[in-house]
Amino acid sequence: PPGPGAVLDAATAFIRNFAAENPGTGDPRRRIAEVAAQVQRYGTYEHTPEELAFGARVAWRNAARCIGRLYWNNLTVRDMRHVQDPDGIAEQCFEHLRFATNGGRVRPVITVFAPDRPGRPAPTLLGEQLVRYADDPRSAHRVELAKELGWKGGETPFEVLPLLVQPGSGGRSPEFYEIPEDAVLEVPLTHPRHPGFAALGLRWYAVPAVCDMSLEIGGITYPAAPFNGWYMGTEIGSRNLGDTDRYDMLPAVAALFGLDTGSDRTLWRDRALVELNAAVLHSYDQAGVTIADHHTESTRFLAHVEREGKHGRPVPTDWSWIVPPLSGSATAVFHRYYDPPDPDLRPAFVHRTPP
Ligand code: HEM
Ligand code: NRG
Repeated sequence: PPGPGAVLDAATAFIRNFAAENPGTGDPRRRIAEVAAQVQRYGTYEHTPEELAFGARVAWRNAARCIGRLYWNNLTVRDMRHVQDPDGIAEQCFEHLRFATNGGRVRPVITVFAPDRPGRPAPTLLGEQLVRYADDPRSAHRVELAKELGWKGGETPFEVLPLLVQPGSGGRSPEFYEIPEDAVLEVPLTHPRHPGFAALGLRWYAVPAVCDMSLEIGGITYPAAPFNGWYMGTEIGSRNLGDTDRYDMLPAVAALFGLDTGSDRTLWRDRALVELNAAVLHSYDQAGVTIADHHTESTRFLAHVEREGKHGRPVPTDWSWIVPPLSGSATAVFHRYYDPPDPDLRPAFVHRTPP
């Protein structure tokens, strides 16, 4: 953990930036003096609710791998810093999912739980996202852990894993919580033209709520700070269902559409990807669940780059993450370079465990 000097330096930079971007919120010098006194006494300090909300939004704005940043200033910030116990954390995660789901009109939300304090690490959420499936190869570790803790499940396809909350200190083992059904909206996948598609039995959930990243603001680390926007279709249709080390569905989709899989050169994988992606967008639309297509989200991202430029701000961007995993060169984001990512830029979302 950073010492008092490093905390104060980071805090000072953040408070200055907060004041610069929020004119009329008071004299930063006074606030810096106040923060310095807290850091000297306790080795840490407390953000105001306004600082927390601004910090979370700027962390999103700084996320070099995120194509969805046009709406960075429209993030609902749920200040749950007072919630420390695993039961309370689980309950607020469920409430997060309900609020974000909003009956299908997905809202970007972050819930911020207690930060790390000197000598007192905060609780964390284990696993990649609040909602994940037990038969997704990426969740093997969480499945194992849940079963060790006594979870009985993981027998049927697309079973939602329980939430795992790791208490902050005291060497206690994680608690597990079955996610209530009314907190998880799911979409069964159908195809706009192929009635046989439904029989594949595919589905996905509405809200991608990432919980394996810490939110870092002004020298303070919030390890439990799940956030979500809405899905871009390719995340599901190309990667989650298409990758060979995920659900690996391209061969089954190719068979359904009668594609010639005898040679790579028939482009059967490419055709299967398009059909799978079409099914995802169609199904979410039919279910009334927000989802973006990669062309629209690409255009929005370039609007974001332009608007940030007008404010004199760079847009650190990782080309290899921004270009969608389908029809890259047919999207607007492909054909240019961007400001390079800066790993030291803060506020930021930082992976707790290496991705
Ligand atoms: C990454 C889209 C909202 C923070 C991504 C990725 C996509 C995406 C497609 C790449 C994911 C991958 O390839 O696995 C969107 C869309 C949003 C949205 C369509 C709709 C509003 C948000 C919000 C936040 C956020 C609300 C935080 C407050 C991030 C971060 C990453 C990311 C930190 C990088 C994740 C990593 O390194 O694994 N986003 N996003 N995004 N997004 Fe967004
Ligand atoms: N690719 C992952 C989700 C990563 C974040 N994507 C978002 N984030 N759309 C997947 O589950 O497919 N978000 O905050 O909206």
